[in-house]
Amino acid sequence: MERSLVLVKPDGVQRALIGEVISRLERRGLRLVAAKFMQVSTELAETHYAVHKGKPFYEGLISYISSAPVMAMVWEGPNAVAAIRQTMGSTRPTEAAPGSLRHDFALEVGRNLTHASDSVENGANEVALWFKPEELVDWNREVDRWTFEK
Ligand code: IDP
Ligand code: MG
Repeated sequence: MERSLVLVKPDGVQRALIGEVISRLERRGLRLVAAKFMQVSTELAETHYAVHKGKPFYEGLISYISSAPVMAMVWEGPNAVAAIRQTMGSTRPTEAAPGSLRHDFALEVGRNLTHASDSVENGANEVALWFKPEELVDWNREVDRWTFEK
């Protein structure tokens, strides 16, 4: 079962889109594993976005993600990483597929609403960075057999 970190970034929180993001992931069939509403420290932001250090947008990205609270979550399911990134849409909202969150609710790459892990390996690493093991809930839903093939 794949797991992905999902963040509703400060713009999504300010624009009252937490529920929209959760609703779309729930309807997709994904299962919520953990959630917390939190202010992101500069230290966490820098660790999370270390891969982008040195890029022209890096400083703006760190101040954006730590400018106001985020909703941090872990979601799981078969093909969760690809499915969630598809539900988010491409990084640049004007390149995101119609029907995706970034297409439907965003205009600019620097205000693109959400974060989702980009590989299974990064998903595991990001979940470990953002959540303590005891914050992750293992559970099953009666409906899982109608959504998950195995
Ligand atoms: P992702 O969020 O779709 O995985 P990444 O390429 O990993 O996209 O970039 C991380 C975040 O950095 C993006 O979601 C976006 O908020 C920001 N970002 C990426 N490229 C730019 C840019 O060219 N200008 C401003 N912000 C950017
Ligand atoms: Mg990324």
